[in-house]
Amino acid sequence: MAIWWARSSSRTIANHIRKCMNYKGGFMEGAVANQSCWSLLSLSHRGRPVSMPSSRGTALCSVQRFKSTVAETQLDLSSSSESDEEQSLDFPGGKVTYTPEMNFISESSNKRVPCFRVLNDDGQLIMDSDFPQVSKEVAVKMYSKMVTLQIMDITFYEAQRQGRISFYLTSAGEEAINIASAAALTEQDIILPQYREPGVLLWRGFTLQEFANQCFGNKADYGKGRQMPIHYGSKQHNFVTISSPIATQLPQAAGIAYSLKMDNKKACAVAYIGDGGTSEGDFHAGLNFAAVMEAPVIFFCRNNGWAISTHVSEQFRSDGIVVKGQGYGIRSIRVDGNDALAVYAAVSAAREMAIHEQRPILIEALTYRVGHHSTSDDSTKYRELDEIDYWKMGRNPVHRFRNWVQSNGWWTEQQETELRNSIRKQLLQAIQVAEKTENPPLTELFSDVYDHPPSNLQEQEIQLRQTINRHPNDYPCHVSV
Ligand SMILES: Cc1ncc(C[n+]2csc(CCOP(=O)(O)OP(=O)(O)O)c2C)c(N)n1
Ligand SMILES: [Mg+2]
Repeated sequence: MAIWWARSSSRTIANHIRKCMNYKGGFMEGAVANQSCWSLLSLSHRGRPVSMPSSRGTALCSVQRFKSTVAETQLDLSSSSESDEEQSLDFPGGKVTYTPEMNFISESSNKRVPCFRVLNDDGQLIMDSDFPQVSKEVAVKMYSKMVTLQIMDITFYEAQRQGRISFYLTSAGEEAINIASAAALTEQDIILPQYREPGVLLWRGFTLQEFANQCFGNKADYGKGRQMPIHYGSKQHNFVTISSPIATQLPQAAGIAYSLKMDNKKACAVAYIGDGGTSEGDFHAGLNFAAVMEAPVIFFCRNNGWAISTHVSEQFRSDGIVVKGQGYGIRSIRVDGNDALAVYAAVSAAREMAIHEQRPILIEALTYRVGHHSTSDDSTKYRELDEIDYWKMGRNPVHRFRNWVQSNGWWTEQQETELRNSIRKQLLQAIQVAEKTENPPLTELFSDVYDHPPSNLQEQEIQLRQTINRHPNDYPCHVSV
């Protein structure tokens, strides 16, 4: 879990609460700079004060929150005529017209929501495409990072097969989503990944050595070897540490985004999630919170067709994920996740709206998980090889982007060969160094959660040491006890 984030973020929120508390008769006077955008509403229940622990014990006070800019008006019938007005119900949240017709809203529309793209399958620009200019420098960096991600996946996957690391999970087929979404953001935007987005971290400058250290769980790993491989995190790069329980990052993203809003930051939170993750309760809690709190967060759903062996047709009956946004009052778009320019354009626009209009945005990117779910899976047991080949060859996001970059005269065959050779060498070197680096000492297994480990943890540590001493051959000799 992202301990560093939880600590610094809760401190920010606590500071805000403290700033706003003026301890006079329960309700607090706003003591923040932009007081006009605060209302005296509690976070837990409108208009009612909530109990907050304070240094003087539990005090009755109110927590202020930003006033909604749209909630009271969004359902109003702005264009309704006098007679319509008479036929409407003045309901909390806005007026609702009456109708004598008993119409059930259809479970689906006749047409599926179209998918925004800029490049065709051959990497040629589609006429009248709506996309921001991408400079040669950015385009070449994007392509180079996509290739780096590909080679990193191949190399670590091989290392797992050789028994050098315990687990791995590739992003094959989703390189454009990884790199193009990262390119459209700034370093100040806080990333809350699911797990198939290491390219975002790569884009931000996490080195191949840092990736290798985490996968090998050595002393240089920021998580001190306590997480499975691929659970990266970086405070420096505003990348919240990956946690295995799916979708937990979504309500956290709503909270982080709200914190950015309170701090008046020109940044947003970006939470990635898979199609399978949208079935978790946290997905719905996260979206609803973000909508109601008008939090600047982008929910980026990678719909790659599969959640391990569960096909999307068994996951939901809606037209994918994009339509779920409206149910929560969130602006949404469906984009071709294998088109780097379309992803870049959609995320750039989403970021702009999220920050300047202070609202959440939902993006559904259609793509395909070309690899197995992870090294613990064999996807040929539940899907056709033809299907995999179609996406791997016919709809490959890296080939497609390369065609566009090359058609601009920005990339040559020679650059391609040099880049691939150089990345391969760097990776082999990083793996060798990571493998030779000492593992974290055993004490680290029990550190960093509590200031003073509770008695049950202390007992566990003693028991573990005794067990290792009794069975030294069953434990790695290079871990210092
Ligand atoms: C709360 C929770 N339930 C189940 C799992 C087991 N699990 C790990 S990955 C996964 C599939 C997720 O699929 P999806 O969200 O589509 O992401 P993808 O792997 O396709 O990128 C499941 C069910 C988990 N880690 N956490
Ligand atoms: Mg999936």
